[in-house]
Amino acid sequence: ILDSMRGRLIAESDHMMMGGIREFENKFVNAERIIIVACGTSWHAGLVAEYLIEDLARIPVEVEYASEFRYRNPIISERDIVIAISQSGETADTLAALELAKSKGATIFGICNVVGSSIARATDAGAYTHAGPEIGVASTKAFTAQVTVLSLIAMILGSKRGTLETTKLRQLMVELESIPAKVEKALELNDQIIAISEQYKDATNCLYLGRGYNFPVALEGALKLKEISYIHAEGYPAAEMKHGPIALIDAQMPVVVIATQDSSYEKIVSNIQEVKARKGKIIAVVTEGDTTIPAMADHVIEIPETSEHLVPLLSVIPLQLLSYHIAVMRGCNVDQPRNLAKSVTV
Ligand code: F1P
Repeated sequence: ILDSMRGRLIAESDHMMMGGIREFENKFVNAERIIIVACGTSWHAGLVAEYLIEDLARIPVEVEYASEFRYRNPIISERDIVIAISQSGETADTLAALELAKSKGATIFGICNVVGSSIARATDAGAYTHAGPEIGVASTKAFTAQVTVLSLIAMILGSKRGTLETTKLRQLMVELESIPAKVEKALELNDQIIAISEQYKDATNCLYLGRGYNFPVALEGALKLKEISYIHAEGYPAAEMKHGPIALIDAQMPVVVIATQDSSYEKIVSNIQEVKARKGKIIAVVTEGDTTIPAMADHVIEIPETSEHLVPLLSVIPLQLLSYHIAVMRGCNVDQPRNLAKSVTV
């Protein structure tokens, strides 16, 4: 299993300046710390990786906005591994952040979509996601591809470091193989999501809540809605809601809650109750077959069951569809949103 996983990463990385990971494998496995630098959607993929790598491989991970990291005199050593994630491979802040880390002796691993891009060329090793071309400005399938590569990395590291048991590794691999079929199934939610979009297309604000692996998905859902429909949206860890955003909730506020059946399930059920007590409208993304949350939510979107480690690959899909349909209904150009560029090169 491990060989096939490593084979995939090497196969994906052997073109155009991103050397295979083999020669850096020991450094990676023995890393004292992994720093992830990225912007926007790629930063959200990095946040998923923090949960994955810390849980499965027990290596401390820091996820940094490249635009802050590059200017704040960060502490970096040659024992650090820096992972730069970028769809375009041209984002100026991400490139500058990795160059800074490289100048301090860190080993740089890249995850890029565009072969031969500036970021890919500046790395020591890496993997191409080949999720393209992304026609629209807003990243969608790039996110899924980045999270898939990062899941494989976490599994390889966990297995090599002895922190991920073989049985668990095997279960995760089998589950990963089933993800494409489950993605197809999630896409069948389209008509249901069109109906929900119709009801919320005139919203002026929207809150997205998630816990654990679904917290970065909440951030990503909110970003997609902002980017393409121009509705103000905020993503929050669900438990942070009571530290501020709860003040915004009233009968006009749609609250998208990603509440799949995982280790945070009981907690998120109580977060939903808190929103309902303030008359907020709940759009819940749940695991197929759930009966508790559907009894409380205004709208329920069921996605196939999977391991919580892989759930972002599925739970992000209804949120992307929701943003897409709302944007189309509002007459927005979903491929070329105003003020946004595909590659932020300055
Ligand atoms: C980062 C990013 C995208 C976003 C938009 C602007 O790009 O913030 O996530 O959707 O396209 O750029 P990249 O470094 O992943 O290419």
